[in-house]
Amino acid sequence: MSKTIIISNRLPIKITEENGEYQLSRSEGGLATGLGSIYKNGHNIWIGWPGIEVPPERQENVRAQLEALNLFPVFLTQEEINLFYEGFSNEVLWPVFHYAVTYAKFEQAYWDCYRQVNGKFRDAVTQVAEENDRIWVHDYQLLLLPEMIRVERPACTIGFFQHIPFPSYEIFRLIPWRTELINGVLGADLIGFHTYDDVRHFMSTATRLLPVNSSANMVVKKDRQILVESFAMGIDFSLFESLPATDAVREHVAALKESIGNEQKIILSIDRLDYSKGIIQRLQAVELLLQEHPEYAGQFSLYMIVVPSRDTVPQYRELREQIDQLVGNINAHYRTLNWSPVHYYYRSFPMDFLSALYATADICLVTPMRDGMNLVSKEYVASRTSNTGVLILSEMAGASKELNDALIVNPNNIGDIMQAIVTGLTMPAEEQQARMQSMRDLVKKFNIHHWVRLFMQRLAEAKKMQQDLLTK
Ligand code: GDG
Repeated sequence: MSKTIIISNRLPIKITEENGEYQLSRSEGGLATGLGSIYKNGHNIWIGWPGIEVPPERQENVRAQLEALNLFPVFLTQEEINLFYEGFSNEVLWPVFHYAVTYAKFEQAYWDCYRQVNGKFRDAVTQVAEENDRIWVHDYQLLLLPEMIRVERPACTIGFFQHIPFPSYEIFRLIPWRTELINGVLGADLIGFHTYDDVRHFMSTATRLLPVNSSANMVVKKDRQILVESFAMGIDFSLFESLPATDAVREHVAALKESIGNEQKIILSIDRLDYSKGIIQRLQAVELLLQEHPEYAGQFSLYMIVVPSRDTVPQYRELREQIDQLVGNINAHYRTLNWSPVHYYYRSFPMDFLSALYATADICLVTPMRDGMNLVSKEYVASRTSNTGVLILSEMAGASKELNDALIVNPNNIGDIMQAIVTGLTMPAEEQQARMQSMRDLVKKFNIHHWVRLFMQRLAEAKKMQQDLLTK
């Protein structure tokens, strides 16, 4: 019987070490929830890196623990983590794909290791994959993998989905290994992105770099037809909708409201530490608001959560220092005895607390400079069971293509963000409700389960198309 194999850089698991023993717990992010219906069933499996360096003598033990959960590990050495993950993935592909090209370090050693580790993933796949299996590869760390698998298992059905944006050809062409990368992805039968703009960029890049033909959503490469389409990822709507009614979240909400008081509005911002997320611009907009509209002093606070991420990479360390400084300056200048404009937390919080923040915030401020989708914006909408609240959303986030009823801003225009905050702080309840209701309907309908179903359905159709072509 055929099976489905999911592959991503990280397995949906958290491994910690306690008293010399490894403890495994499932990490239920949105993707893991959506794909749970697949990989937890039957012979289906998920292949990926377990997230920590496991010494060779303990790998068999960890492997057995993981296999019991339908998870198959690809173990990486510290050097591979440095060169493949932190190096090529996060210091070449991430900055280039997010248009931060001056941050890119085109190191040959990074590339060599990227190829080597994609090869390691291929070896893991070929150990378990049979010709009739469906394989779904995820994200920019594994761009070479579809073609590597295709060589070994020509008849397999292979899908690829990229979670971050795809850049325009003029930017992508800067990468010294551009042709190999595109050829790698084109090993798939179906290539998915969050938005139609990403699809367009990919199509024009493929046709300019390679001798291929293309039509609206198809690349023809020798005897193969490859579909390239957009699949806007959704969230686990029912989880975010139900959490605010739980005791734990209600207690957090009550505590938050008591500490904030009734007069103040809450503006919420939640991101991983990343230069693509527009955290500095957000703070500048709040500073500008206090400069130009002193009447709002004491009327709101910005609750800003920045989740630590990649802080061994120099640009991330610098960004953290910039944030510390700007938050310090704003608070030093405007705080009073009983009011602080910015409450800044550099850490992650449990889901209950996040849900309480979403449920309490009058405004959610999401201003990335460039973002594949941005799930925080959708989680805020799903959490607003009261139908009130204002979402301010960057036009550079994939989510802005769907959430038209947000206040859409250009994150480079600080005055524009400031104006949207003023509009949000003064928006009548009826207008909030009308906007929120239509966004909630959309996020509910196009949820994570819908996304998984749609991708798998198109993958089956892409395969059928391929077979029809061969029998013609
Ligand atoms: C990539 C793309 C695309 C945040 N703080 C905490 C916490 N979170 C969770 C949020 C949300 C997730 O992290 C962040 O997702 P985003 O989509 O906003 O951003 P990336 O991490 O950059 O994700 C992005 C996504 O892939 C999916 O395709 O949308 O464009 O860059 O789910 O809730 N979770 C917990 N505590 C926190 O403090 N538990």
